Amino acid sequence: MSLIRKFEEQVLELGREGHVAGSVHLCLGQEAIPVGAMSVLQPGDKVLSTYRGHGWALACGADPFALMAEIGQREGGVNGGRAGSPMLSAPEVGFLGENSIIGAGLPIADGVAMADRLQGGSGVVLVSFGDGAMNQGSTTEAMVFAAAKNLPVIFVCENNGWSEMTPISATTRGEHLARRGQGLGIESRVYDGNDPAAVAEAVAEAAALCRSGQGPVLLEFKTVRLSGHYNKDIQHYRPADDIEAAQLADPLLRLRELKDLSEEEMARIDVEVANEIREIAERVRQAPAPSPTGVLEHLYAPDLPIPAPREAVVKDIPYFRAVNEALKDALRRRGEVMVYGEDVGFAGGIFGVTRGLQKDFGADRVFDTPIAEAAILGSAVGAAIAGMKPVVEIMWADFVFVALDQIINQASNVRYINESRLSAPLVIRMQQGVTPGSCAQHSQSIEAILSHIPGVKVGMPSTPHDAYAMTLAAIEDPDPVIMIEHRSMYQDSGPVSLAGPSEIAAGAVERRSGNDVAIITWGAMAAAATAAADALEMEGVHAGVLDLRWLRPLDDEAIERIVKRCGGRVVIAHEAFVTGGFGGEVSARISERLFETLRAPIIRVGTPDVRMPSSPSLQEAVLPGVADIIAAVNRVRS
Ligand SMILES: Cc1ncc(C[n+]2csc(CCOP(=O)(O)OP(=O)(O)O)c2C)c(N)n1
Repeated sequence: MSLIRKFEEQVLELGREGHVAGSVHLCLGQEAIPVGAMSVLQPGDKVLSTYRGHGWALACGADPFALMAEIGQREGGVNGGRAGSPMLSAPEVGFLGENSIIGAGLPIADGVAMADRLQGGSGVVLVSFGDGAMNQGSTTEAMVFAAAKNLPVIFVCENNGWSEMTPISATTRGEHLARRGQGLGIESRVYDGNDPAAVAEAVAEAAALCRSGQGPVLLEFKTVRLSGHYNKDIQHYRPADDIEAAQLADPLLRLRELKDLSEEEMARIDVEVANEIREIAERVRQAPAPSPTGVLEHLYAPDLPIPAPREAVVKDIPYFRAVNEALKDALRRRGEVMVYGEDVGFAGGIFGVTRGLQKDFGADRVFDTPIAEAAILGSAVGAAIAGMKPVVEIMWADFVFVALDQIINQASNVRYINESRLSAPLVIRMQQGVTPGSCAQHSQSIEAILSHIPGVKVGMPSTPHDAYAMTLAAIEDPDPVIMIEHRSMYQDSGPVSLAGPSEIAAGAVERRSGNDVAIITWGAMAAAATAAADALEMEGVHAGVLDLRWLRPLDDEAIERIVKRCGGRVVIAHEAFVTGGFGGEVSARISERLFETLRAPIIRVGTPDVRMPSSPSLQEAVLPGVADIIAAVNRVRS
């Protein structure tokens, strides 16, 4: 505890001296919680913490210099200066990291625990968070999910009474936050978090419950914040008597009583630790900034080799069955593949994509979840970090917005922040787009939003064969991949070569090889584009059609080839709204790289800015189609 105290005080000092860019959030006053907990957890157990988590990293056994260097954003930092104070991690000692998105670590902890059980382990996963985080949706979702699956997760609420500058009492009813756990059917207990012995006893009991299959457990530790919310916080909002009360409850004073240490003995320990920490701080002051040479590295793993061709049965099957065949193939070949989501298990999905999988592969690997998208995605991030290959379904693309954090702030960051020591190779499947009668909340094309995120890959299969081959490529890929299917194509049949993995998650395909005009497209519009090209062919116009298939990574070479071959006449067609659609990105890249080749302005065909109406006749009035593509081709040729 003294080590954490001196460490944090030294960090404060480094900040004052200007050795730390930005803010740091110290755990002064909360030292007893990580120390008590880690005194009873076992090797192999895992910890995820709140962003106020330096103490957890130290208690897990991370190297204090590497931690302090990270906080000071120096070379030698535990994350190479990529994480800083609020996202640092030390996976080699079981510390899977802090999280600076409040409440986001809890669903991830679920996934780590789920992976452990599926791998036959008996570990527990402890995740800490503040009192304010109790009010996050992801917190409740994670508890519901963990309860549904009896996961060995110890949820540790460090209740210091403050959420940034607001007392928890001002926003939240009830004396004990842990009561909420009882409502969710979770064993929930309240303890004095300033007493390391009480913490140790509580965590030991919770761990025993978890190991015996009675998890999860929620522990609320009442504690104090001895400093401001962050290092430069002058606490103008905090009553003096609250600060005094916190000082009187200082867990280090309690430790002294507990251990029956004299003032001299305590002072001796303090001096020893302070000297050690001072030396570390001096090394941090002298450490250079990290070299920018590798700043773009570790975003993705290097490309996999292209799988060797295999003999295959070719079958005419619908698109939805092609995805099903891919999942079946992956579940059969790889024990770490798991498939889950809402209605995905017993019923086989609302569109039948996962039909039969639970029967064939069991309810441990193919299962239904609570309606809790943050828990579905977050648990998949955690399970992927822990060595599983989760393939999760978001029933409708429009629903992913309630849980985007787990993609944008979590999955995307794992490899980069950990310099490839950890990765999160999950696959997220969803379906999107307009079908007759679909309303404005069940019809959006969201690929541009997801393709904006470095660290994830985005695929959009437009044929049954691609639905099969690209889904398998996504599952084989070592990074997070989002597969966006199109509901309107689910019943479309076509030949599928059931060859197992045959390609990597990259690469566009030319569907028509004309050289008068390039139509660049993807997803559901690929069929409209080829139909337009066929109609134009009858009029003697040879349009080339490039189906991008993967928006991230984007096949720039294929784009360049077709634009040059078609003499710089380009139409880009997608179902998504034109404004901010991915067509804007493709168009900008062509302008930047191939400006001299262009003979006419690039034309984008897409849905105009409108909310999608439900009536099929109104939908038809705004949706782009074959006629719009033909009109655009004629414009660029004129
Ligand atoms: C999702 C999200 N919302 C808001 C914030 C801004 N924020 C950072 S810390 C914090 C307070 C968190 O309070 P609590 O959970 O009690 O943790 P403590 O600060 O007490 O450790 C807030 C609101 C954030 N980082 N993430």
